[in-house]
Amino acid sequence: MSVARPKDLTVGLLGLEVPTNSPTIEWNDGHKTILPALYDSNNVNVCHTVDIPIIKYLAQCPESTPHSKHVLHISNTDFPTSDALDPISDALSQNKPVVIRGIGNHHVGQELTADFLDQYYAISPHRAVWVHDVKARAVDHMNPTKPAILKDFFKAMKDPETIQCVLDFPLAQASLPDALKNLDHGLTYGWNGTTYDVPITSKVHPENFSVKGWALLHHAGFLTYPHHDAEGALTWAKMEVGVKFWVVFRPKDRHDDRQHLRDMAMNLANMTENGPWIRQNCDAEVVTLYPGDIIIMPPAQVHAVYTPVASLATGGHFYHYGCMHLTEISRYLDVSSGDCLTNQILHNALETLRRMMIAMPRLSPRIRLFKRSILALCIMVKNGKQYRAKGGPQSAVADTETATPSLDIAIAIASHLGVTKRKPAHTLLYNGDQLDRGKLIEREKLDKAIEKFTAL
Ligand SMILES: O=C(O)CCC(=O)C(=O)O
Ligand SMILES: [Fe+2]
Repeated sequence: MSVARPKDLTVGLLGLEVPTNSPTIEWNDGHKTILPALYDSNNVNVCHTVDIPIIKYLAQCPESTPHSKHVLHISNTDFPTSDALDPISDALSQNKPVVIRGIGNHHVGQELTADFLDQYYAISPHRAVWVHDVKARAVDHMNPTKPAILKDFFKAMKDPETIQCVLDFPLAQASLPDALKNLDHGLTYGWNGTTYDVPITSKVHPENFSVKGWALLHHAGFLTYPHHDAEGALTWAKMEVGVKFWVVFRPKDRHDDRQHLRDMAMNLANMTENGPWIRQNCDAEVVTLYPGDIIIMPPAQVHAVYTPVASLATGGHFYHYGCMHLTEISRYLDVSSGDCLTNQILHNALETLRRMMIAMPRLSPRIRLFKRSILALCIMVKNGKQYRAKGGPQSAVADTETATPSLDIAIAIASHLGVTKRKPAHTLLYNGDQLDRGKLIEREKLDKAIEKFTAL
């Protein structure tokens, strides 16, 4: 659907949702937006030192277009079709975010109100939520949240003196659009495909399922700082109402240097101190998301998000066999510095990853597997405890009924892929291009090597 989209996104905000004298900025793709403005008692804008310089940096980054070599763009004319799953999987496994434009029915021109949320998303105006508050973040960036009732969050939306958002907003019924839902290999194969071989007997952390669907609710002018999402998951996000500038970063080079990838995540997480390093070592593209647009990010994708108008998005996390090498990198970052690199701590990965390993002997022949990706899955299963995110609880890596069967299969697969005592898996994995999925695995040979695990 082509809708005429105004480039001026400041209209209707000044004096109503944000201060009349809010500064504005022009983005590289021609959009004009407000910059956040919250004045303290000395009439100083508290967003002046951190938020505004970061937004200025983002605004001059190139727009991501269908010609991008680093982001796959698909339009609604190619969609919906289940054929799109293969190119999408292919792009994600090669570390490319995917943007799909114009999906499904969406609420064009809809005003965001508590009533609207109640009517269309079954979100009660009386729900209690943790609100991220920009003024609180400016005072103490380690403590940006406070509790609120949703109704009051909406009242504050019309208060030019507050900028807030709700990030961890459970919406378990939200899901990937129908044509994309089978991208979630953790559920489709890992959980669905293994209950015969390994019935679920232990208390599984509910996050294994609850992270599948959530919402993001924003006032105009909220900046989410650069970060990657937790626990090695892929993330999808769909714009429901409003607009977002979703900025994806990538290293210019040195893809074979794990320390460099870590430095990149660390330096981006503290962007205002590291401008020159970032300019020298990172490239970025800005994806502008309108209602009906979806972005899907591979694991470990560092991103920053600016929301210039009041907005609602839905989203979720999932795992994919083609992206396990990126899941491994992401979790390696979480182990060393998880508490400062992600905006959310999760504890669910290991159980899903073990089940994805247990599913492999019976895996659909349609699923293309790649050597570095599957080696990474083997390592994460074998060394489960080493991937506990910094600050995460012991229970996140506890041994359950999946520990032994997944380990047995991981050993058999690793050996099939050339792992020996003198050539351990990490030697194979930690060398070479860390973002490369590796060669296509010949499924028939692999299936033969793990056939013994298919007895009934
Ligand atoms: O919308 C935002 O402000 C942040 C969203 C985000 O980082 C995510 O969904 O991973
Ligand atoms: Fe994120």
